[in-house]
Parts: sequence; C-alpha cells; structure tokens
Amino acid sequence: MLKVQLIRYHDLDNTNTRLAQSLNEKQGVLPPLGLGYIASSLEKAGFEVDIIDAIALAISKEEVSKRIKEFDPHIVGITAMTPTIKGAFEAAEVAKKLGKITIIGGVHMSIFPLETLQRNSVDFGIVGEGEESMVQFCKAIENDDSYENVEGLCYKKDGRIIIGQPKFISDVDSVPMPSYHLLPMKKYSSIIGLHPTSTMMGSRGCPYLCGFCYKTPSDKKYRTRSVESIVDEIEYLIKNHGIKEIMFYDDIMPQQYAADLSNEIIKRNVKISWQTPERVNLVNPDLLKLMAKAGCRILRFGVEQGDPEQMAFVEKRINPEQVKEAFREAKKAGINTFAYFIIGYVNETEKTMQATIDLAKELDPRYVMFTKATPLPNTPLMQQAVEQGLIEPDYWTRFVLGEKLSPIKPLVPDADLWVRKAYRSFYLRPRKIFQQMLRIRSFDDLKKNFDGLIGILSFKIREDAFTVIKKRTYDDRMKQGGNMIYSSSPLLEIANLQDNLESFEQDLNQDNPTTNLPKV
Ligand code: B12
Ligand code: SF4
Repeated sequence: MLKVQLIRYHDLDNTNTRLAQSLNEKQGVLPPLGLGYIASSLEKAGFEVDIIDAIALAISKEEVSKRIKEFDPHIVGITAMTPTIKGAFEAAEVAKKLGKITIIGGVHMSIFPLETLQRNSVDFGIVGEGEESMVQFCKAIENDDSYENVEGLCYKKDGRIIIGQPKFISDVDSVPMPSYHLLPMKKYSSIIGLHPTSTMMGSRGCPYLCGFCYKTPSDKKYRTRSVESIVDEIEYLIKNHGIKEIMFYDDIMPQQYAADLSNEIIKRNVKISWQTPERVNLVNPDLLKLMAKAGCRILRFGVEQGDPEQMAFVEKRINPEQVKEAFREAKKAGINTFAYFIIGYVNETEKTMQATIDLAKELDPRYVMFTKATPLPNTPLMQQAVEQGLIEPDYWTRFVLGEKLSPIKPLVPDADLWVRKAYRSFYLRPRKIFQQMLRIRSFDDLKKNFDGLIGILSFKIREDAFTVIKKRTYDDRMKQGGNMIYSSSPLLEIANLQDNLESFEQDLNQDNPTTNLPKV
C-alpha cells in the first residue's frame, strides 16, 4: 500500500509576519486543517497516512528526518504559505535526502508554482484545493500510471515546468472531516481559547475583496457545508478529543449560515464554546442573541482602520457606524469581541493611525490585534505599494527563490512605533487592566493574562518584518518567456470576483435574515 507522510514544518527565517514576535510566540499553535483534509481524503481512498506537525511537536530537523525514516513513506507532502516557504523547502530537502518523492501544496503554490518547482528538492506541486488532486496523483504513482492529467498538479518535464489548473471543490460536504486522529490534538491551544481548542472550517471562500487580502483560487465561490455535518464534527471533537472550544477558521459567516448553525447546535443540545471571524455588516441583534445562545463566545471582526476614508480605501465595504453598532450589539448579546486593525497602511498619516487607536478604545473589545501593514503577493495593497515606490517590485519572487534580502522600509514612517503605541494605549489603561484582573477565574486565566502582558511589554516587531512582491500575472511571466508551459491559466480575473461579490451582496439583501430567525 502506498504510504504518504504530510508535514507542517517550522517557519524558518519568516521575515514576513505581520505580528510582533513577542506576541506571535504567545498566541499558541492550532491544527493545520489543510493537511488534515488532505490526509482524510487519502485515508478514504485507502492510502496509509501520517502527519508530522513539527511546529506543534516542537521537533528538530533531525527528529523530522528520523520520523520520515521510521514511517518510510513513498511520498512526502508539505504545506506552505509564502511567508513560511523557507521552512517548507528545508522539509523537502530532508525528505529528498531520504529518497522520497516530494510535493508541496498550500496557498503559496497558487501564487508561485514556477519558482517553487525550480527547487531541486521539490518534485511536484499542487495548486488549489488539494484533496482530489492529491488522491489522483497518489493513485497514479501507486499504479505507475501517467500523472500528467491530474488536475492541479505541477510537475517538471523535459526541462520545463508544467502548471495545472487549480482544483475547486464545489460540494464541500463531499470531503471527509480532517484526520484529527493523526494530529497531536493535545498540543493545540490559543491564548484566547479554552483548552483544549480545535479549529474547524464550515465554509470555504470569501467573496469580499479587502485590499490586503490574497484571494485564493477557491475564494471564487463561497460554499458552506451542511450544518448537520458541522455539528457532527463538533460532537466528534468533544467526544474523542475533549475539545472545549472550536475556533472557526471560516473567512466569514453570513447570516443564514450562522443562524442555521446556531439552531442546529441548540437543537442537538451540544455544549460547546465557539468563536468565528465575522464581518460587521453580516450580523444583526437577533442573530447575535441566537449565536450567543448556541455558545458563541467570541466574534472576531476585521475593522482594520479608524478613519472612514481609509476604511474605504482598504476596500472593507463597511463604515465606522456599522462597526460601532455591531460591537455594541455583540456585547449586549453577551458575546466577547475581538477587533483586528492594520497600522501603517498605504496613504496613512499620524492622524489616521491615531484615529485607529481612538476607534479601538471606543469600541473597547475584549481582545485587539494591531498588525503592521504587510503587502502580500498578488494583493491590491502590494500593487499600491509598488506604484508608490515603497517596495521592490520583485521582492517576493526573490524571497521565494531563496535570495537573502534586506528588510524593506515600512510603508509609513514609524509604523512599528505606532503599533507598539496602539497596544500599550489600548491594554495598559487602568480600566482595561482592572477588567482583565476581574476576569481571572483560574490559574490558566492568570497565565494567559500574564503571557499577554509580557508580550505587550516586550513588544518588538522584527526589523525585517516587511517584504513584498510586484503584482505579477501568469501572463506577464509567459511574456517573459519563462521555461514553463501552462496547461491552463489559474489566474483569477478581478472583474469576475467583483461580479461574484455583487451577486453575493444582492442575495444577502434579498433574504431578510431576521425574518428567518426563530425568536429567542
Ligand atoms: C487559519 C489561517 C491562519 C492560522 C493558521 C494557519 C494554519 N496553518 O493552520 C494562523 C492564524 C496561525 C495564520 C497565520 C498566518 N497567516 Co494565515 N490564514 C489562515 C486562513 C484564514 C485559513 C487557512 C486554512 O486553514 N484554510 C483551510 C484549509 C482547508 O485550506 P488550506 O490550508 O489552504 O489547504 C488547502 C490547499 O491549500 C491545499 N493544501 C494545503 N496544504 C497542502 C499540502 C499538500 C501536500 C497538498 C497536496 C495540498 C495542500 O489543500 C488544502 C485542502 O483543500 C487563510 C485564508 C484562507 N481562507 O485560506 C490565511 C492565509 C493562509 N494566511 C496568510 C498569511 C499571510 C498568514 C501570516 C503570514 C500572517 C501574518 N501574521 O503575517 C501568518 C503566518 C503564520 C506563520 N506561521 O508565520 C495568507 C497566505 C498568503 C500567502 N501568500 O501564502 C492567507 C491566504 C490569508 C490571505 N488571504 O491573505 N493563518
Ligand atoms: S472579509 Fe476581507 S479580509 Fe476577510 S477573508 Fe474576505 S476579503 Fe479577506
């Protein structure tokens, strides 16, 4: 039987994190859901699978090598985001030295397939949602068949690199739940979650187009799982892993889905705390009460900026009034709020950064995160930063190709200092400190508060925290005559995404979600 080992490796030389190191270290580690999904599809297809989560297990390169030798897989699959690619390359080198077939998947692959496959240690890549592609690929290897028609597969042939069309899974219920039994579930925790915590995904995709956010190929269509299967998975996690809190990693939770999910949890009397990212324009008072009744403990809202014009510039499609109302109503419903802000975005001034700090204090959420603006590849923010000459256009390409790069300058002078100022002025207010102290109920609470405080006091953003790339299209690369063939163009057309978003919002406006909600 063909054996596959999947790896999440350490973040080596991750110069691109937007979060201060001191806070990053304290936040806890959560399960790599992408690998969990790849593993479950492989297991369902009859392959023998193992997962090494090197971050959660905190194991060395040598230990990873030892585990690969012990399991002795035919194929080693590694997950990567662009900022974490260097670690993925090291894992591929370790596996290659042991004579394994290596394959990389994850969001990064959809942006840099060509650069990634230029590495000798990387044999294959998969772009897009990898479950079906990986199963097809493993079957081809097992049966010694041609893999050239496997959708989403990237491979090398006659000195050229062939890039497949990203696979998109339209029926997300067809995918089995992640192979949690292969993950070190006891090792996962979050500074804001009850222990033990797990993550889950009830939907895929996000039709919104916020300027700093990379749109994955699978974002093109928003898809939800049936709420029955989501609640089955919650019950499985409680029963088999003693999970006390679920952190949904969905990008958004539209009204009807949030209401259906809450009703299912209530109907089945499942006792679980949960939290989810949400948009302020997708909640209303009745829905919030229902979510609270179903165990929703924290709503994580992306607010991003305090100044209304900047909020519009970031393309959030929300305004400060909506933000204030959502926070007010969530608190009234008894749900804690978590606000995310970006500091030092393109066009920011001291006035707009101060407006962000002021809004944070006015909203007074339970938790807050201020991150320094980092232009990620293939995002509008990246394009704007390049246009304004703030960053090197080919920075990320060179980063992925392994060049040692100097840190790039912040998009706004003193952005680091402003982030530190934001944290301190938010958390170190006497009222906030007092509120935090009142909430300490256990040793675990005390430790989390202490860790958070240390994170803020020892706050330092790495100087090399900004990196960038020019917004390049696959067509640009074609023009440059890269030695590759595209079996199709995986690039998402922005115009299509805009259409998707408009029809999504029309649908939202048509159903008046409050009329579908039961009285609570
Ligand atoms: C949850 C999440 C996190 C979590 C945990 C990440 C994790 N590994 O579990 C946390 C909060 C830690 C995190 C941190 C960061 N994140 Co994040 N995160 C996400 C988020 C919202 C969901 C990821 C997820 O679980 N998806 C669900 C699973 C099912 O999808 P998936 O992981 O992509 O896996 C599928 C495919 O990619 C593929 N696949 C994945 N791995 C493999 C491996 C193989 C072998 C194969 C064949 C296929 C395959 O198949 C999977 C199943 O379909 C995404 C946005 C998104 N919607 O994807 C951003 C996202 C991945 N994050 C992003 C970024 C930038 C970061 C940070 C760098 C931000 C920062 N702080 O600066 C950090 C980096 C962390 C670090 N280690 O340094 C970017 C990545 C962009 C890029 N170019 O790579 C994204 C896309 C957000 C965005 N839209 O901009 N993140
Ligand atoms: S709401 Fe905005 S930030 Fe959140 S996933 Fe969608 S596009 Fe990205």
